[in-house]
Amino acid sequence: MSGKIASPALNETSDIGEITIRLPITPTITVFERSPDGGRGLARDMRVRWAFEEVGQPYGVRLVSFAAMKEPTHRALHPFGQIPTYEEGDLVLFESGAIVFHIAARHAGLLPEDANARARAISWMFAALNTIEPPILDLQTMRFQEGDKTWYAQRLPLVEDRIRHRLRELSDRLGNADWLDGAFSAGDLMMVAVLIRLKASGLLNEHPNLSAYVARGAARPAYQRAFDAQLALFNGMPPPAAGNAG
Ligand code: GTB
Repeated sequence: MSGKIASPALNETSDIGEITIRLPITPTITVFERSPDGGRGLARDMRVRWAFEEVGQPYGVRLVSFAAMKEPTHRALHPFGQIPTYEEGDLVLFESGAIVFHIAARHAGLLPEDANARARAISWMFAALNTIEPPILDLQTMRFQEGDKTWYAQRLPLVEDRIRHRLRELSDRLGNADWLDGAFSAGDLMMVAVLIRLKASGLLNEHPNLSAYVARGAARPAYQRAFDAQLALFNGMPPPAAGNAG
């Protein structure tokens, strides 16, 4: 948002008459009015909140119901009628990956300065979203929507094995390192946000280094602030004073 203000001082001394100043914009994201995850931080606004907290950018939230998400007003922001969305002045974004990338690209702290390291961190973001998340999503979709199907019990081990396959590969690559490629980056943020959805399945426990990796990410103060803010919302409480959520 930019604002125009009259400047008497300038009016007196020049023809300019007015100056344009940039007012700080607080981005606003949309989140579930009442998250079906019961405040466990599993919905995709959590990764966006976490990114905001990592870079110290205050943000606001707007709550949307499932019905409102499918209305034209929300679809103008998100063509698929989902959360999260991101609004900042004239800019509207959807897709949590694009939003986290936008935040990481505009603030210091989530992407390395070095061009090659930066490109590798972005590769890890894509890996989290395009290689690791799809089979995890498949498992969750099965659990939520296909539990009553006759083929459920037969298909479940296939879906779990696809996840196991990727976890093995990721575990091999991570080895004993704290983070995927040097310092913590948006790649780790996205990977942890994706893997954490597996917690209840027990699959992560098959790889102690991955369990520790996820725990390390979730122990970051920025993650904790983001988690507390979404939990407070779920519980109908005001966001914690120290958090950025508005
Ligand atoms: N690719 C998009 C992105 O990354 O932003 C996917 C967005 C998406 O799936 N949004 C979900 C949504 O709006 C919320 S996060 N769903 C409503 C709809 O499609 O009508 C997915 C989610 C939902 C619930 C849980 N849970 O209960 O544990 C976890 C994750």
